[in-house]
Amino acid sequence: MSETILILNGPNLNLLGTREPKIYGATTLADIEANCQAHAAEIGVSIDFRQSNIEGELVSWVQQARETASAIIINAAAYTHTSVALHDALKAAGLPVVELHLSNVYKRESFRHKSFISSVADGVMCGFGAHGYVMAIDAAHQIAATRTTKT
Ligand code: CA2
Repeated sequence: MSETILILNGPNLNLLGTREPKIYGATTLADIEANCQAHAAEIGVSIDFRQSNIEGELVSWVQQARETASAIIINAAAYTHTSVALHDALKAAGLPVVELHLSNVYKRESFRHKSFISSVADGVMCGFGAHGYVMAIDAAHQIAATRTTKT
C-alpha cells in the first residue's frame, strides 16, 4: 500500500508570502506545497496538503486521516496555542504526528511557548522556515516506517 502523509496548515497560513516576510519568509503556501510534492516524489510517498482557517475542519481532517494517512504533519498556526480539540483529535488518531512551525516560537512572545500539540506529537520542528516542511516529511516517513515494522 502506498504511503500518504497528511500535511495540515492552520489559520492565516494562506497569507504566507504576502505579509510579514521578516517572520515567515517570502515563500507562499503554494510554493511550499510544490516543494513538498517534489520531495515526496523523490522519496516515493504521497502528500495530501491542506489549509484551513476553521478549527473544526482541521479536527475533521485529523479524524479522517486514521483511514487514509500513515502520518500527520501539522502546522496548527495559532490553534497550536489554544486548541484542546486538535490535541484530542491527534491523540485519538493514533498516527505518527510531527508538529511543525516556520518560525522559532521559543524566540518569540511567551504565549507561543505553550503548545497543545507537542504532548501528542512524536517530534516538534520549528525555526527552519519553509525548508522545515521537507525536513518534517523525512521525519514523518521515518517514524511511519519504524512503526509499521514494529507491529
Ligand atoms: O511559525 C509558525 O509556523 C506559526 O505556526 C505561525 C502562526 C503563529 O501563530 C504560530 O505561533 C507560529 C501564524 C501563521 C500566520 O501566518 C501569517 C503569514 C503571513 C501573514 C500573516 C500571518
